[in-house]
Amino acid sequence: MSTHGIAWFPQYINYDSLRTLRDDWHTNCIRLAMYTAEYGGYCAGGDKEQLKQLVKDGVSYATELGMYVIVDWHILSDGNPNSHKKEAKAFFREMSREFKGYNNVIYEICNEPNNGTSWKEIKSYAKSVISTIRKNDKKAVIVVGTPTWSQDVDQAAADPIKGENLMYALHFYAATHKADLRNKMTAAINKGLPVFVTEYGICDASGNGAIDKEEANRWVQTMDEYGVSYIAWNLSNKQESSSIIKSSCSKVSGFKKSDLSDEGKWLYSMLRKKAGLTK
Ligand code: IDC
Repeated sequence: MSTHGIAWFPQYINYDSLRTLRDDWHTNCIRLAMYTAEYGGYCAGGDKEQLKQLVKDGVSYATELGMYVIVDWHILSDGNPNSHKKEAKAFFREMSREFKGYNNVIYEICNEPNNGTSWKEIKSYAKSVISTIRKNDKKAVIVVGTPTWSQDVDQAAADPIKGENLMYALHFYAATHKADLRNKMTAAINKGLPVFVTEYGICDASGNGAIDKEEANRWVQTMDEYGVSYIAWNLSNKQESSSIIKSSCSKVSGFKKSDLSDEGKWLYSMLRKKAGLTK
């Protein structure tokens, strides 16, 4: 499960929320989405100390609960990760120092490059940030975003980065992205690329609009077949289809079925079914 922007929905970063996700939803990973350029983001006037503290808190709850946790440098409107490379390196230097020796922390170093950013430019950014992290942590899994909002895994497969424990992000929104993108994913995997779906929704790419459960089920089936891990967007009660909690519900844990949005209900029953539970 991915959080929404932690600057906007910090209330979900607490022990009980994560315990609910683990015990009721059978989730084993939480992604902490820290926007960089959006309002209140890390490189947009956000309170850096407060944001880092939220990340540290999230990691510590996840660790206590035996869950994986993804530290997500959530670029979006900043398009090219090189535009905040210096801040990214300083951030990941500090985080990897803090979490060295943890075996459940995963670094996602650039959510979704876009606006024409080439794989070459992403690679150059990635090499630099990876070497920063590797000074503190030789083994942590590092996920690299791919061109066109983390869809062009074909480009990464054609020219992967040298190094161990590196993965590549593919993101989809089921009402927008269908067989074409799925085929791109399976082709890249068949070529040997380790792909991680670090973000997906079952509505359209805006994070809103109608959900497409049939297409979502096709994605799940393919991801399971190929052993791909997947993280749903988003844990919040914002009034949009991709939020799993209804906007009328302000609880942050112990949700009832009636507290969930349509995406939330789909996700809840999909995950529980996978865990072998019928309800
Ligand atoms: C969306 C949020 C929305 C917010 C917007 C801009 O759902 O509330 O206003 O970002 O900050 C992505 C991005 C993710 C988007 C999501 C839906 O990684 O940040 O969240 N999306 O548009 N990629 C494809 C879709």
